[in-house]
Amino acid sequence: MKAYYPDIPKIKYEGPKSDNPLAYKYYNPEEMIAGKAMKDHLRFSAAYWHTICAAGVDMFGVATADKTFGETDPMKIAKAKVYAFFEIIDKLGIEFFAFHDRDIAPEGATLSETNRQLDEIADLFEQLMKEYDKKLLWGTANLFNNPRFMHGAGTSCNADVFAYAAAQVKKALEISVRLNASGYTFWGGREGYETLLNTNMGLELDNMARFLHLTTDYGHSIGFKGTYYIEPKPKEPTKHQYDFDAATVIGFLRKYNLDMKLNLEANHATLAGHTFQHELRVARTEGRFGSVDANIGDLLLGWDTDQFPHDVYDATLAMYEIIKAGGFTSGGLNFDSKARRPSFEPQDVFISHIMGMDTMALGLRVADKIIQDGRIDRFVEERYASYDSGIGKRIVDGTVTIQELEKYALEMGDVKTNKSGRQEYLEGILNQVMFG
Ligand code: XUL
Ligand code: CO
Repeated sequence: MKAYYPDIPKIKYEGPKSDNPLAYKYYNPEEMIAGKAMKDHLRFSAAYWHTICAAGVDMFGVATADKTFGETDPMKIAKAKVYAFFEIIDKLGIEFFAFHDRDIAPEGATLSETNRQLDEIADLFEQLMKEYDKKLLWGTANLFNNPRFMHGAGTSCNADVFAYAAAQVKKALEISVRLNASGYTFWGGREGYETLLNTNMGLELDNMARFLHLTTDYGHSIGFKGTYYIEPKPKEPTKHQYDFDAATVIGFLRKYNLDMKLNLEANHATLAGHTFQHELRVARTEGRFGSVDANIGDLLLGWDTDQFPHDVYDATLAMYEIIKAGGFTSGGLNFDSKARRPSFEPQDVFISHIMGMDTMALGLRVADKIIQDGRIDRFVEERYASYDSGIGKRIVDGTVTIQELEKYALEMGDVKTNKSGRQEYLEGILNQVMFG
C-alpha cells in the first residue's frame, strides 16, 4: 500500500524526558490508571473533517496545506484521503474516528448520485476499518455547508429543506449502521436564527423535535444500537443557536421526550460563557453525559478556533468530571481540533495530535491523583453534611412540612453554623497535586 507519510514512524510512548517531537511524553496507552488502561479511559478519536480535510482556509485566506494528495478528480481525492487518514490514525495509535457524510464523499448533481458516491467511499471505509482495526465513534450529516441550508435544516422555514435534510440523515444513519458506529451526533449547524423579525421560534423548535424523532426512530428501526448525541453550541454560524448549552439542550430533550445524550465540546462551552467543566458537570448531574469533542478555544478570540487542547488545568478538570461520570461507554475524546493555519506541513498533523493526546493524558493522570488524594472530594462531602441527619435529612427525604421548617427557624433564632467555602485552600490542593 502506498505510504502518504513515509517519513513518519509509528508514534510511541517515550516518557516525559523524551525530546522527540514524534513521541508521546505522557500518553502510554497500555498503562493502567485506576484499574483501566489509559487508552480505554481516553478513547481517542480523530475528526475526519479536520485531520484530513481542513487545509488552513480562514475568512481572509485560502488553504495553506495541500490535502489533495496529487489528485484532481473529486472522487479520487476522496479515496486518497481515506487511505491517508487510516495511515495517520494507525501511526498515531488512535482507535476511533468520526465523520460527516460530506467530509468523506463529494456531492453529486442529485441526491441519488451523492448517495451512490457515499456508498462507494463507505465500502473503502469498511475495508480499511477491518485492515487497521479502527472503529467509528460516531457519524453525522453536514446540514450546514450547502446553500440549501441557508435557513437551517430541521428548523428551516422551508419544508422542502426539512425533507431534504431528513433524507440526508436517513442515508448518514444507514452508513453509520453499516460501519457499526458506537454513536450518531446531531450538531445543529444552522438550527438557530439571525433575527427574530423573520422567525417563528415555536414552530422551529417543534420542527427540530419532529426532525429528531423521525431520524432517531428510523435509526433504531434499521438496527442502530449506539448512542444518539446532541452537541450544544451557543452561536456560530447563526447568531443564536437553539442548542445553546448543556442545560438548554437537556430542557429541550425533556420537553420533547427525546432519548439522547450530550456530545460536549470545550470550545462551545467557553463560547456559551461556561467552563468546559461546567458543561460536563451539568451533563453528568442530569445523567446525560455521552461523549466529548476535545479541543480548546482562545479566550481572547470570540469564535470557534477548534485548537488542539494544551491547557492541562482545563484538561484535568474535564477528566475529573469524566471519571466521576463513570467514564466513557459508547463515547470518547474526539479531537474536533485542527492545527493552526501556519502549521501547514504534513508533520504538523501528527505533532498537533500528539500534543493534544499528551494534554488529555496528563489531565487523566492528575485527575486520578486528585481523586486518590481525596481532600477535595472529602471537603465537598463534609460541606453538605447538614443534609445527612436531623432537619437536613428530612428536607432531602421530602418528609418535612413548611410549618416544621418555620418552627425550626424560630427556635434557631439565627443561623450560626455557616462555614468557609475554602476556595483558595482547594485551589491550592489542585496546584499541589499537579506540581507537587
Ligand atoms: C462545529 C462542530 C461540528 C460538530 C459535528 O462547531 O463542532 O464539527 O462537532 O458536526
Ligand atoms: Co464539535
